[in-house]
Amino acid sequence: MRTLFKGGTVVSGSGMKRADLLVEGEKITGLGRNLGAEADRIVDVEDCLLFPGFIDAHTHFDLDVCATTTADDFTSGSRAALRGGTTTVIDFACPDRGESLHHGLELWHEKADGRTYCDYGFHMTIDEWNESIRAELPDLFAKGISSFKMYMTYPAMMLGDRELYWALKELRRLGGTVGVHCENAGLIDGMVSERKAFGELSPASHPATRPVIAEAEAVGRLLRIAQAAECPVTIVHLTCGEALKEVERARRRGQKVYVETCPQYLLLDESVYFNPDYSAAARYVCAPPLREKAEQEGLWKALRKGEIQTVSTDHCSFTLAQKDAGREDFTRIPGGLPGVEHRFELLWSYGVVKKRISAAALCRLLAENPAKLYGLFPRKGRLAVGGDADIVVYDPGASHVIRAEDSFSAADYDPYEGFVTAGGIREVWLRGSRQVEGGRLLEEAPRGSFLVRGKCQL
Ligand code: DUC
Ligand code: ZN
Repeated sequence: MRTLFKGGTVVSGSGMKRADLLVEGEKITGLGRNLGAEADRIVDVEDCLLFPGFIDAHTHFDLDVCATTTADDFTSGSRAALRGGTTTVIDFACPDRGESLHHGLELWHEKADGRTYCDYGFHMTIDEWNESIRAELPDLFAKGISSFKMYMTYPAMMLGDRELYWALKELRRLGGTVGVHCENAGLIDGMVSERKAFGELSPASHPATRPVIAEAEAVGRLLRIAQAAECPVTIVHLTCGEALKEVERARRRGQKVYVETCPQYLLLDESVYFNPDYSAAARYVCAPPLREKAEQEGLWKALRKGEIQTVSTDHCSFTLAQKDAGREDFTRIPGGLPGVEHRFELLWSYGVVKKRISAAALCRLLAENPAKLYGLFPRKGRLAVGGDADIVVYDPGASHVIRAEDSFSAADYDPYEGFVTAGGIREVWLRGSRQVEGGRLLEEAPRGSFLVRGKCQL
């Protein structure tokens, strides 16, 4: 079956051009003007933009957190992703301390295989460092896992500086990509104890106990450790200008540093935590927390200048009932926000249309850069001959209002409730098959496949 996308404008990391797109089976086989006299079917995309299927390199589906499990599993999470134009997610496999990385990998395959509507890969979380973990690493690469995550906070998962150093050195040797959650655990712990001593247990204490300096200190320390280990690193979910300054310093020293931020840090701010209605405030609890509004422009500027390479969501969803766990103590609120469904439309509407970033930059941030950083390029990340036919057809003339009741996530609220989009996704294709049309999912059965990923190309 040959399908011709006729009359559209193809967007890539380097710009936009009018071109037809020919798809055969799962692959793109032609790109140019006036293609395809011999096509079996024609999709009229006049007045539409064609984007490569987007990659969300930071999701948490079916994850146990704070004695509960995320609302979205791989089925509901990937349906939401696909509907929003995300055709690939990279989720975090998280073995508990004491379990092998291979056990974690098997567990994540059990959670995802045969249940996932978009394509998917896994990062591997390393939450302790010892000889047997080290010995497992080469085989993980052979199994398609080329990126790793480490935490500088959360006592059950964090690595100390010594272990971070050793792990980075080994991953550098093996050619792995490393993402790190940067917040100073001791500082947070001390501040939480102070708040508790004063009986200040509401969600308003959440941003106060995880301040910008706790993030910036950890970013600065990580980058010095990475310098010693001579290892490139990715700062995941960076939120603030102080942390960006640490990145700039490291880059000036000659270090390779990649940065990810998330839509919540670009579009929402900490004022929501001061709402006296517990549920209205608790729903926004995530780590790092939302910041002062003044931080947002700095992040947009860094996106514009190419100082931030990717925007992923850190999708980690809970229902309002789950968020209720912290009514008496804000530290018991399970942390995380849904977002996988709306990332592209939000960034198009509040980034490109508001002239904060270009369409090409958006394409780099959501597709091309994550594909390169996480070893999926050129199969994913651009619309080009030989690549997977993952295609988002965007109608810039449409519009809709984001509402929880319309969203596919299993969370029963939406942090972007009431946001109005400029444009709307008309269709989403996954490897040559139309999966979404007019906001409806067409396939009954999940079609996503596991992606064996290579090394960083960015
Ligand atoms: N932060 C969150 O808010 N949720 C999941 C993990 C994380 O680091
Ligand atoms: Zn995360």
